Amino acid sequence: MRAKTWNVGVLLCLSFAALSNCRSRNEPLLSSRQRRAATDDAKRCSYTFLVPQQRITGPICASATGPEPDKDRVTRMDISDLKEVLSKQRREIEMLQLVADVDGNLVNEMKLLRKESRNMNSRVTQLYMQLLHEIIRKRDNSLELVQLENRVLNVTSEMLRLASRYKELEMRFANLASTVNNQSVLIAALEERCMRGFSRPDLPVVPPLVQVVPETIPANSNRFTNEIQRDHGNRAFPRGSPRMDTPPTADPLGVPPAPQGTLTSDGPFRDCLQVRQAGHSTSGMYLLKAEGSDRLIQAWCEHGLDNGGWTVFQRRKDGSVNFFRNWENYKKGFGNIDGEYWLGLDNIYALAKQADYRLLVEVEDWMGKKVYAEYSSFRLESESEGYRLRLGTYQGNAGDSLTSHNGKPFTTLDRDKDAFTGNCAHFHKGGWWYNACGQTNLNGVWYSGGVYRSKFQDGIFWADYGGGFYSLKSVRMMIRPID
Ligand SMILES: [Ca+2]
Repeated sequence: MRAKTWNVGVLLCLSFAALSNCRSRNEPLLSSRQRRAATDDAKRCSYTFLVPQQRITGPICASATGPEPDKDRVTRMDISDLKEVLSKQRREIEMLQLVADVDGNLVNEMKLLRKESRNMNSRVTQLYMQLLHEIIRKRDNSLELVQLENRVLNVTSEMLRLASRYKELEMRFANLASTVNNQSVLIAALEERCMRGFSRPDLPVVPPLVQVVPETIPANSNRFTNEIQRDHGNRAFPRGSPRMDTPPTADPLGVPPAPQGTLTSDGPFRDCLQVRQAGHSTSGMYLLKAEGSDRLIQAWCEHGLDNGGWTVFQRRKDGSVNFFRNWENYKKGFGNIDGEYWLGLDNIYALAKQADYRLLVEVEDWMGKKVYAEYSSFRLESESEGYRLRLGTYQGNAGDSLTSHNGKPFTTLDRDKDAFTGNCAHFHKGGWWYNACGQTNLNGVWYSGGVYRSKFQDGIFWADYGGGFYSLKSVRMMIRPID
């Protein structure tokens, strides 16, 4: 339809152009009909117009009197009609063009809309897929959560079952340990009776064993061991054989060589409380000198316990030092200040007589639990009195195992001052303020693991905490002036 319209338009334009040319050339003819016939030009200006649906209502030649009307002659009316038709058609064409333009724009818009719609569709599809994926994932997660919850429940019930089983085992172990303790006592009694039955006076008399069996033995003491403490050379020494090592405090001042950089340059102080009051708050080795004594003493000051100021005179912690020693060793002191050591009876005596001191005994079992026994006063008598122990009243949570040793002189293998017929230091393998022989010895053999098997109660024991056959992991004895 549009193509046809254009064809008609082009044809009309061409015709109009030709007509214009003709008119411009034939203008003189139209103004003077007399000269028209005489000129040859008139003959040349003869055209045929093909105009669709052209309505010719009247004759083209108006004059009937003039020369014979020429059928091919064009009148002004024709031209004006033609012009009118042309302009009308032009308007129509313009209208059609406008419509066509509008249609084109609409088509473009439609195309854009279709494209957009396709995009939207694909986006919606994509979102839908994402949503599906998310839903599936959430369902999986919730399933997983339920599974985890079930597992947690299972593990918890298993844990509870194990805990009750553990408690049961612990009780059984405590019973067994008590039985072992009692049997050891019984065996010792039977042995003694047996020896008496043979009536051989050359056999040594065994001291009575501690009968105290505490209600609760520290747990985790599930190893029976006869591991003997190590000495400096890492050599185990046969049980019962005395060791007479040269003490490390053999120099005239009684000061063993100190490790480099561990001792403050200040001092000497009268005791560790004075060290603390001088502003030293770090536990470690310090140089002391008791009043009225010209002997310098190295000692460990404990400042991390009960406001500090404690002078440690005995410490066991790893079995690195042999405590089965003679009188002279116990008098002067031995061991390593930053490890296991004995400060020396002379030094303890000199320090403790400066003022009123109290004693703190710290005891640690193999579970790492620490308990304490504190005595309201502490001092030693002089060497001529056998460094007799003088204690005040007990308080604490370790049980009072030391009061039975109160007022007793110190006994070593080579100086027997105990109340027993034999030598308690021989059976308990360390110097101590023995009675006959007593409820505690913190200078015995360091056994690892807790409960130990031995013919004698020769471990580091505190009868009210663990019994006579429970060797403690670590112990400390320390003094501080009474506030
Ligand atoms: Ca004796």
